[in-house]
Amino acid sequence: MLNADRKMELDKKCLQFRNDLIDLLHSIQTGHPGGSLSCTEILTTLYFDCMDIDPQNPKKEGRDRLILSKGHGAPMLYLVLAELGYFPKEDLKTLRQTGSYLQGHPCVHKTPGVELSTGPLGLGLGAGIGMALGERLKGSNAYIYVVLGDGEIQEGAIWEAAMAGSKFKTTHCIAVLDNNGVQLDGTNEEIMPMGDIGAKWAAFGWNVIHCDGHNVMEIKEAVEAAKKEKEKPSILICKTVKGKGVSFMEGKSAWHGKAIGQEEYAQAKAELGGVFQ
Ligand SMILES: Cc1ncc(C[n+]2csc(CCOP(=O)(O)OP(=O)(O)O)c2C)c(N)n1
Ligand SMILES: [Mg+2]
Repeated sequence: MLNADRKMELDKKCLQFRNDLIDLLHSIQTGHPGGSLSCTEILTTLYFDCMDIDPQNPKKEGRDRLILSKGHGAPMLYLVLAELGYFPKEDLKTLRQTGSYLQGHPCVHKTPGVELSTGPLGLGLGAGIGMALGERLKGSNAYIYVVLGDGEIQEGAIWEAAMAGSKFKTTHCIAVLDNNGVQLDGTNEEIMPMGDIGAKWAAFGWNVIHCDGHNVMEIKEAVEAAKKEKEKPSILICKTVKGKGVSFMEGKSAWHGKAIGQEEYAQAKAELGGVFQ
């Protein structure tokens, strides 16, 4: 449970991250705004209020880990990691530049705090389940959080991993679905209708928990509920809005990956308050 002060603190961080994201992606004229804005509260709540990590010792034994399986959300991940102190905020401006350790998709070998290289969709859940099994063998109590996109879960490898998680009862690998209903060039409904996503995961033997993916309180409670489940692996189905916070981006696949123009930048900043610039 989060108290009201903590909720306000996290909400404030999310607003700051949204502002910084728009500044950053506008400045480099590339990157993925839509899927970064939809996972803002998810990443913020997990990193700042759920995970046992030490940014000064990123490879600490027994640490919790987060895999951003929808790797194109990297800009929001980097903003959060920099705020936590994994690397200097100053370096954020090198995002997507040749030679930078902050590439368009996360790289485990280059970037402190990144636990798995992602970008090709569909791979994070299998890796997360493997990490959870490894930690179990070591007798560690660590949790692995795998953040998935709802277009991403159309990949077959996700469902192979889902079967394995259920068979091996990997309760310490918690899947977190950014359920924004939109993918690269259309809605899930247009590209590949998903039907009842919760029923599908339940049929694969998972404990399904629904929450509002823009409500830090609900996300925190969903994580606590997942940790209480001792038999089945859990998935948090977080209802989100792609492009959340910027009206003309909300729910629009066009803003999956698109450069932000000057007028769009001004409007986005006005809507976000622009106060923290
Ligand atoms: C295997 C694979 N196929 C296709 C792509 C190209 N691609 C990148 S993001 C994306 C859409 C993902 O949609 P979703 O998982 O819903 O992400 P979000 O809405 O959270 O941005 C696609 C098709 C990819 N990165 N990897
Ligand atoms: Mg999506």
